[in-house]
Amino acid sequence: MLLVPGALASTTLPACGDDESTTDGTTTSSTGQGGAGTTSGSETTVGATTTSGMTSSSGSQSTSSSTSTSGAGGCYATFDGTDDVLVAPVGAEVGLTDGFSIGAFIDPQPLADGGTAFLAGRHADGNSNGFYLAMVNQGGTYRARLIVFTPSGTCTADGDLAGPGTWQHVLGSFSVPDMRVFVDGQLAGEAECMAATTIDSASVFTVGRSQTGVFPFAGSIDDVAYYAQPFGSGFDPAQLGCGSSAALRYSFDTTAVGRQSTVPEDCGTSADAQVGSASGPDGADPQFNCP
Ligand SMILES: [Ca+2]
Ligand SMILES: [Ca+2]
Repeated sequence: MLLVPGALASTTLPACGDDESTTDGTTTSSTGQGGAGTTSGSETTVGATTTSGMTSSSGSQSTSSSTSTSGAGGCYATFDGTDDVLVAPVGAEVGLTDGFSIGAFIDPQPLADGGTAFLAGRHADGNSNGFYLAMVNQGGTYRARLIVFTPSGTCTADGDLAGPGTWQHVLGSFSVPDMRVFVDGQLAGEAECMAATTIDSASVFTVGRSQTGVFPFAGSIDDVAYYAQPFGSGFDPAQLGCGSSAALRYSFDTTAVGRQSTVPEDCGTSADAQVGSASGPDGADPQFNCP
């Protein structure tokens, strides 16, 4: 069992290793998310970060996209919130420890209060490596959350979401010391993080749940992308495409409906993603939809 550098002496990690930080720097525990069929264990927090909690007033969210089609267009993937996953065996192309971003369009299904859903990222077991973009539900308020693990602590930044049933674009940007969360291309939250992350060379990029199966996401997702640059100001999510230094992108538009063994990487710069946890169709496969 690992001790978190800089953490309280009594702070330990669950065996499964995934953890997340609370916004107030206190150590908390939870039962993870319900219905996931996994042992997501307790949450561990170190006092290395702050989250600005930039708020958006009620009713300020506007959505111009239809809820029946992807915010990005074309086909999208739907995850069951149990075990569905995409696994991309990435290397150096998703190996930056500083100055990167990760984004996606999501149309989430309801998440249990206190729950966390892993959207996409590169994070092996433990709390000393990698990063991921997540969605959380805190007392009925849905937030996008960027989580970056550094040698000196776990950094998080949150931005409010509209909630389930609506396509929205979320993006987390990291460039020491600036963590930014964008929702629909607008800055929705900021925090400071004083150290770069460490990339475990054994880790892979996953979509829909962590590499070890924690925090499964229920809902639809499209245009999952990793960018080899931070974002400093607002942008039009529909214009990102393979530009903006996208080093990894899955649009699912050339993935046939039904179970497939791979999802092509769009920009020709990285690895195709394997569907599910085994070669060939298995129960961990997400579904692909083309409206
Ligand atoms: Ca698409
Ligand atoms: Ca499944």
